[in-house]
Amino acid sequence: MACPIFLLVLLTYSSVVTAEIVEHHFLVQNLTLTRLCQQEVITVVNGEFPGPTIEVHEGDTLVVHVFNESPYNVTIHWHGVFQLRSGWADGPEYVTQCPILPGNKYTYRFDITGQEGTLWWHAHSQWLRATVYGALIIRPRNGHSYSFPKPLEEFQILLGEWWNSSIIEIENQALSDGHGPNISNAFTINGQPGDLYDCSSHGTYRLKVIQGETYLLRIINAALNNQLFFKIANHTMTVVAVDACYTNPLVSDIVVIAPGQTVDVLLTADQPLASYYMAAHPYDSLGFEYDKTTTTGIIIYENTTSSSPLMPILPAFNDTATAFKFYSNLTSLVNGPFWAPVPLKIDKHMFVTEGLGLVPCGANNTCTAFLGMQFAASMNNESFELPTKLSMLEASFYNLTSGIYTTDFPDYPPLVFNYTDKSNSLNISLVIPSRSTRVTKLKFNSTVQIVFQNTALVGAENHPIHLHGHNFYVLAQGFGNYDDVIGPKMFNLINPQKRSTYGVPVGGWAVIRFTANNPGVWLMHCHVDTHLVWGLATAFVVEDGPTPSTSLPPPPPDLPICSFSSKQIRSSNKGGDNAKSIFVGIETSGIAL
Ligand SMILES: *[C@@H]1O[C@H](CO)[C@@H](O)[C@H](O)[C@H]1NC(C)=O
Ligand SMILES: *[C@@H]1O[C@H](CO)[C@@H](O)[C@H](O)[C@H]1NC(C)=O
Ligand SMILES: *[C@@H]1O[C@H](CO)[C@@H](O)[C@H](O)[C@H]1NC(C)=O
Ligand SMILES: *[C@@H]1O[C@H](CO)[C@@H](O)[C@H](O)[C@H]1NC(C)=O
Ligand SMILES: *[C@@H]1O[C@H](CO)[C@@H](O)[C@H](O)[C@H]1NC(C)=O
Ligand SMILES: *[C@@H]1O[C@H](CO)[C@@H](O)[C@H](O)[C@H]1NC(C)=O
Ligand SMILES: *[C@@H]1O[C@H](CO)[C@@H](O)[C@H](O)[C@H]1NC(C)=O
Ligand SMILES: *[C@@H]1O[C@H](CO)[C@@H](O)[C@H](O)[C@H]1NC(C)=O
Ligand SMILES: *[C@@H]1O[C@H](CO)[C@@H](O)[C@H](O)[C@H]1NC(C)=O
Ligand SMILES: *[C@@H]1O[C@H](CO)[C@@H](O)[C@H](O)[C@H]1NC(C)=O
Ligand SMILES: *[C@@H]1O[C@H](CO)[C@@H](O)[C@H](O)[C@H]1NC(C)=O
Ligand SMILES: *[C@@H]1O[C@H](CO)[C@@H](O)[C@H](O)[C@H]1NC(C)=O
Ligand SMILES: [Cu+2]
Repeated sequence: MACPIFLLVLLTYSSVVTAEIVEHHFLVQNLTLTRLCQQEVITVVNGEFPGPTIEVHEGDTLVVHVFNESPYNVTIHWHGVFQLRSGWADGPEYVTQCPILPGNKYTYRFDITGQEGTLWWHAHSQWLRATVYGALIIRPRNGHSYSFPKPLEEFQILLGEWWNSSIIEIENQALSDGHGPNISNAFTINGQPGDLYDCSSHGTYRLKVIQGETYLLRIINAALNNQLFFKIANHTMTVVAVDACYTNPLVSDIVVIAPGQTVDVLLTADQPLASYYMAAHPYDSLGFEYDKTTTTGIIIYENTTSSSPLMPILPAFNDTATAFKFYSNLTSLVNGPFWAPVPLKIDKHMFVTEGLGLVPCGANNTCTAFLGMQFAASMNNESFELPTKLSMLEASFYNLTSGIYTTDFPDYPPLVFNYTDKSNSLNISLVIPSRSTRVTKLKFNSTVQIVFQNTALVGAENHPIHLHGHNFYVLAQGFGNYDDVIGPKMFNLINPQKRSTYGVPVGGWAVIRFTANNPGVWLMHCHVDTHLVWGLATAFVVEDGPTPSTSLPPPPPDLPICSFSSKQIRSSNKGGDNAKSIFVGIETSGIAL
C-alpha cells in the first residue's frame, strides 16, 4: 500500500497564528480488492480505499499534486472548501477545468480560510467518486479551540456505496439504457460493508472506546445516490457541526445525511460495557428500486466481555417525517467562529423548480423507461449539459463564452403549474425539459435568495442541492407548493443552519440565501450523481469585484486543456486584461474552439 507523501513547510510564524503549506501527492490508480466475495478493480488514490485523509488547520495553504495513473479522465473536488479567488482549483470537470487525462497531472493549490470542521474530497468526473474520495479535516488554527468540549479522540465515519461491477460500466449502461442505474450491492463504513453481508465480517470497521469518555465522530456521506439514516445502538449523539459550520448542540438518536453532507457528532460512551453496532441504510423518498441493505460497524467498549453487538432499529426506508425533523431542526451557533448574520437586503430573487423529466431516446439507446423515453432532470425546465471544448471558468475568464454557455438561466420557472400534484407526473406537456448550458451572472458581493421547489414530475423525491464556492443559510423548508405569503413568515433570520448541501424535502420546498463573494464559475447541482448526469444542475458566474483582491487571478500554467485550440489560447496568455483582449481577437479571427 503506497503512503501519501506528506510535507509540512512553515510559512509564517507568530506567537498566536501559524499558517502552513500542507502538501500531498495523489496518485489516482487502479486497485484490485475483494468485497462481497469477489474481486473488483476500482479507481482509488494512493492505493487506499477510502483515500488518504487530509488534515489542515484553518488558515493553511493546501497543495495537492494529482497524478492520473488511471485509465479514466479525472478531476478532484474539495467539497465545501470556499476556494476564495482560487476557483481554478475547485475541480468539477468542464466547469472549472478540463479533466486530467490519463498519464497527466495537475496541482491543486488553495488557501483554507474562514471555515473549520469536516469536509471531504472526491472525484468530480463521471461517477468515479464512488471510490475516489477521502476526508478533509480542518482543525482550528493554533491557539484556537473547538466550539465544544475537547473529545478524547476523533474518528471519521465515511459512508459509501459499493457495486460489484465497474462504476464506469454501471454509468455507461445507465446512460445508454436511459433508465436508472443498477442499484448498488452494498453500503460501506470506511470502505467495509460489515457483518450483514456475505464474506465481509472479517473487515468490519471497529472503533474502540473507554467507558465514560467522549469522542468526535466526523460522519461523511460519500454514497453516490443515497441519503442515509445512521444510528448507534443504545446511544444518543450530539450534533455540533454540519458541512464545517458549527451548530447549536442537537441531541439525537439518529443522524440523517444526504450525499455530500457532513455531520460532526459527540458520542459519549455512557452505556454498560458491551459492543454496539453503528448502522446505516437508505432514506429513500422516491420508492422506485433501491438498495435495501444495511452497513454496520462496531463500537467496542474497553474490557467488555460480550461478543455479540447490539443492533439499533433503523427507521423505515420511506420515513420522511424522521428525515425532515432531523434536517430542519438544526440551527447555527451564532456566537461561534465564522458566523456572519443573515443578509437582510436581497439583490436577486430566484424561484427554481427541480426534479426529474424525460427526453426523447438517444440515437443508439434502448430506452425502456417511461413512455419510451429516457430519464432527464432539470432546474426551471433547463436540463444542464456540460460543455466539452473549454471549461466554463476559462470561457468566463477569457470572455470566450460563445458555444460554451449563455447567461440566460431563468430566474423563475417558464410555466406555473401545480408543481407537487402527482397527477401531473407523466403529463407530456410538462415533463420534457430543454437541454442547455444556461447560467446566472451575479455581481460581486450581491445577495441571492433562492426558493427551491421540488416537483412531482416522473417521481417526487428529496434532492440534496450542493452549491460550490459558498455556504448558504437555510431559512425555511416545508411540504407542498411554496406560498410566498406564508413562507417568509417561517424564515429563521436569527440562527439558521449554514450548509453547502441541503436536501430539499420530497414534494416540498426550501429557501436559501447566500452572498456571492467569490469571483468564478460555481456549479449548483443535485448531489445524487444519477441526477447530476441527467441535468439537475446550473451554475453561477460571479463577476470580479472592484479591486485585485476581489478578482480571480489568471489560471495556473498547468491547468489541463481540452483541445489544441484551448492550448493555443492559453499559450498566448500573459494574464490580465491585456490577455483577455488578445483572446477576443483570436475568437473574432475565427479560430474554432
Ligand atoms: C486498470 O483497470 C482497468 C479496468 O480493469 C484496465 O482496463 C486497465 O488496463 C488497468 N490499468 C492498469 C494500468 O493496470
Ligand atoms: C446491471 O444489472 C443487469 C441485470 O441484473 C445485469 O445484466 C448487468 O450486467 C448489470 N450491469 C453491470 C455493469 O454490472
Ligand atoms: C454481487 O453482490 C451480491 C451481493 O449483494 C452477490 O450476491 C453477488 O454474488 C455478487 N456478484 C455478482 C456477479 O452479482
Ligand atoms: C439497549 O437497549 C435495549 C432497549 O432499549 C435494552 O433492552 C438493553 O438492555 C440495552 N442494552 C445495553 C447493553 O444497555
Ligand atoms: C481494563 O482492564 C484493565 C485490566 O483489568 C485495567 O487496567 C483497565 O483500567 C481497564 N480499563 C477500563 C477503561 O476500565
Ligand atoms: C412506507 O412504505 C410502507 C411499505 O413499505 C407503506 O406501507 C407506507 O405507507 C409508506 N409510508 C409512506 C409515508 O409513504
Ligand atoms: C429541535 O426540535 C425540538 C422540538 O421538536 C426543540 O425543542 C429543540 O429546541 C430543537 N432543537 C434545535 C437545536 O433547534
Ligand atoms: C450509433 O451507432 C452507429 C453504429 O455503431 C454509429 O455509427 C453512430 O455514430 C452511433 N451514433 C451515436 C449518436 O452514438
Ligand atoms: C466580451 O465579449 C462581448 C461580446 O463579444 C463584448 O461585447 C464585451 O465587451 C466583452 N467584454 C470584455 C470585458 O472584453
Ligand atoms: C395541487 O395539488 C395538490 C395534490 O394533488 C392538491 O392537494 C392541491 O389542492 C393543489 N393545489 C392547487 C392550488 O390546486
Ligand atoms: C460586501 O457587501 C457588504 C454589505 O453590503 C459590505 O459591508 C462589504 O464591505 C462588501 N465587501 C466587499 C469586499 O466589497
Ligand atoms: C477525456 O477528456 C478529453 C478532453 O476533454 C475528451 O476529449 C474525452 O472525450 C474525455 N473522455 C471521456 C471518456 O470522457
Ligand atoms: Cu436529485
